[in-house]
Amino acid sequence: MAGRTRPDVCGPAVPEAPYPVYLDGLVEHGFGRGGKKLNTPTANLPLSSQHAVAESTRLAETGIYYGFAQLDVPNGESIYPPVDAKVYPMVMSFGYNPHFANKDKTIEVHVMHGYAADFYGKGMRAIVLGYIRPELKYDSLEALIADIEKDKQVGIASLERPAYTKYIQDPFFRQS
Ligand code: RBF
Ligand code: MG
Repeated sequence: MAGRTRPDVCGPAVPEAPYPVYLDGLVEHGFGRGGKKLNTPTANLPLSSQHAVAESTRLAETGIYYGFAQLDVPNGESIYPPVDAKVYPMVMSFGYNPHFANKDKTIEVHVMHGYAADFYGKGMRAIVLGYIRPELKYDSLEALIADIEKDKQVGIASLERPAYTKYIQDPFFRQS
């Protein structure tokens, strides 16, 4: 699908059912290719808890989504240093990474903040607010990367609308 035109904004002016979808959990280790290979590190949420499974089931299809995310600062279990706990826009891959033919479904959140550190063991909360596109298999890694970069632009533009930005204040996020 390289070279095809894509819309700059996805989803209606006001989020509709099933959104918002609330996901949270402790960040687990992923496949280690998001950051270095794709310039898009992702924090993976476990699909092991019943709550996570139930919430993710509300997303009718696998694919690429947008929303907001927050990393948890007070986590006594983590060996990693605290990171800031502001709410940032995110794009999320939910599915099987067909380009890499994963066997298990994953929830991978890319927080659009340029975080330097890994988040393993940290709590993360994410509110999913819209759908961008299905997951695809590409002719080249460059084509996948180009689509991911477009996803980031689409996610930010979609979230800049007032009915979406208001979710930054949602009580699901820990407000300081
Ligand atoms: N993986 C795919 O196999 N096909 C995709 O179309 C795809 N799109 C993605 C879009 C975004 C915004 C993100 C964050 C990830 C996407 N991925 C996709 C997942 C990506 O392959 C994965 O994060 C890395 O391989 C690390 O597991
Ligand atoms: Mg990851």
